[in-house]
Amino acid sequence: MLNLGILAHVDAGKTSLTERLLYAAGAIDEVGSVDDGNTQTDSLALERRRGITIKSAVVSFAVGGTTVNLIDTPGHPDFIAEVERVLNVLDGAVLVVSAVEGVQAQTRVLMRTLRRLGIPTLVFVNKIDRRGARQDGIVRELADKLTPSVVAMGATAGLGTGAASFTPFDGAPAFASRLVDVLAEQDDGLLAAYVAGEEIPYARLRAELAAQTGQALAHPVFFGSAITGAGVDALMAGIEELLPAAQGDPAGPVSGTVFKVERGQAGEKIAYARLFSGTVSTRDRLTFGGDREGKVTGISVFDGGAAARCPSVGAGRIARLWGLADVRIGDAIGLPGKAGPQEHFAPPSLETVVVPRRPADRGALHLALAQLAEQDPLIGLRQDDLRQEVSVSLYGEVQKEVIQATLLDDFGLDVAFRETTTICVERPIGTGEAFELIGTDSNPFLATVGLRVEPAQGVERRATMSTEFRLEVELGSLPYSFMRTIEETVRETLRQGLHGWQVEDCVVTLTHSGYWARQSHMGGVFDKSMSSTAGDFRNLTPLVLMAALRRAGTRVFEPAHRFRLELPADTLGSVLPALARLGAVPRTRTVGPAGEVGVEGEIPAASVHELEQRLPGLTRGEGVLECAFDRYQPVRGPIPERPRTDHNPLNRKEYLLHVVRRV
Ligand SMILES: Nc1nc2c(ncn2[C@@H]2O[C@H](COP(=O)(O)OP(=O)(O)OP(=O)(O)O)[C@@H](O)[C@H]2O)c(=O)[nH]1
Ligand SMILES: [Mg+2]
Repeated sequence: MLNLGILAHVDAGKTSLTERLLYAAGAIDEVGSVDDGNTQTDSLALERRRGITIKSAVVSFAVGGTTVNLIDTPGHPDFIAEVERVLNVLDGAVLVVSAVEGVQAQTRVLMRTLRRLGIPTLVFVNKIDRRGARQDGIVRELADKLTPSVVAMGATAGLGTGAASFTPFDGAPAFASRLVDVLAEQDDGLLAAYVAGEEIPYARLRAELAAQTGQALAHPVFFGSAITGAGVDALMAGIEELLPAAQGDPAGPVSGTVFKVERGQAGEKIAYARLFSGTVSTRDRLTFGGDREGKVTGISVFDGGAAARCPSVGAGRIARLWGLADVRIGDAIGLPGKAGPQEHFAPPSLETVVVPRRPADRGALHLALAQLAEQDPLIGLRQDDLRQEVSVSLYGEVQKEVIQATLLDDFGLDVAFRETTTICVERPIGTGEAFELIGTDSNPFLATVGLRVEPAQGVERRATMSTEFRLEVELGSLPYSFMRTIEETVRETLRQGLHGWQVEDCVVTLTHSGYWARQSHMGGVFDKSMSSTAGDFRNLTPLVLMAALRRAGTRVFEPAHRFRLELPADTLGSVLPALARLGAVPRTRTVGPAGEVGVEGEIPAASVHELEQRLPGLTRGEGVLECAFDRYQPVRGPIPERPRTDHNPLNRKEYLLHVVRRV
């Protein structure tokens, strides 16, 4: 059993390769094509219409004695959330790189993440049949830009023609010596043998290559074409030989993770889950997402092409589960195992208000968006209570079009969007403290809360970091439920900082706490007006926190992308001023063999779409732009304010005091 992800920059050929692998394994009789809209994994009408993958899809085939579940993922950065969930369930990955375009923006983002997570990865250099396909240049690029531990597993012939082919190396001396070079980095025994001039048996090198690939220390590179089928058999053999099978004890406690949720024909929920441990059978009650529960009414697994119903499923497998009505994507099943809610990629950096064209559809739109958010938590619904509007967070314009089409196709809802805006974040500048004591005049609530806000350390280069909540009061000085209420309210309040943006990268410390206990056991009578309730803490915490935050001060950061631009040299003169106007900062400039210019630098996420739109006009349609999120940078110029969506204006304290005194 092997759960294998196919990952790449958009259009590298993941779906075409998936189709080819299924065909080579005998799981399908005819090869479908993305261009004809009849592949196994691009099965949504929208995917077929647009020729891009939008949702991850699972298929399966057998190679040797191993069943492989193959997960085809989208490459477009707008759908990175799909890749995010899939990463938690993989035993291995194939990273596809185009032999013409080479390492692209998303290739780097993906490889960085695969390495960080230690996921064994093979590289498949696709499209060797296309004009401009390269071999040695690509291997050098992989080594320079992705990881030095790449090993070309064979040689190509007839590059750039329909007859292009790939022949695996088999014990050739040059190959053996390259293997020793890479493998000895991690294996002292091998290094010693090499230095002593010993003859190292080829079989030992092969076994060591499999071992190091399995630990994500070495990365074998195959070449081929998903269209002609060249090199696909060699890749298949590599998958079987070099990637480690799924581990897990079917007799252990149940542990798994849900990486995809879809709706069946009758609207019923189907959860795609990977089991790490244990066995799940129909009619089992499962706990998921920590505290939700449901009874499994049906199970199917992927088996050599078709999905097959079965009574139970064991560790290592991917199953589709019916009956879990409250399940959401990202939920842990049973014991939280390897999976967790940790995020691997940057969060969405754009948002837009969704408006129904028929005002009467407002209620239905809310329901539909909530349902979509269950399948994709990064849709991040944001309800504006004041204006009665709902907005969604976005990675980009393509995702927006997909949401629009899905609402129309699946829910019959015709919607429009307001202008897309950037999602900024706020970070505290300094340290701020505030507290309110119980029983004092300025405090209308039966609670003592003191809080300190300060910046978290060492987060400059990180995409985001959630807030840490610490205690400086003695555990036990406050009932646990009140402590939880304070923490929850702190997190809730930080969603809208001084300028209305989510406050991130900070440490909030509870410095003071106090409450009045129920009076019943003392006086024998329960006096509600003298006893603290959770409500007192829920009301007081935002006031104290905002006061502390005001003293700390915050700075607003905007998301910035790293861009790479390729253009004809003579268009540089008109492109550079346009970049400057968009707030982009070009850092490096290179000139390619054909005189084309490469420019790399940073650009505010807010300007990416405009650059995309203007580029064809500026470069006679020849400019190529690649962008990937890089970091948050301080906003230059006027500070953007996000209108508050809660009934929690900054002066709420004064407002509340006013109300309380009047009562
Ligand atoms: N010449 C050639 N074209 C290829 C090859 N592989 C894929 N293509 C073409 O490249 C385009 C993109 O292929 P897909 O398989 O959809 O790529 P993808 O990586 O799945 O794309 P996304 O899922 O949208 O990221 C299609 O037009 C394919 O026909 C190849 O090996 N050679
Ligand atoms: Mg695809």
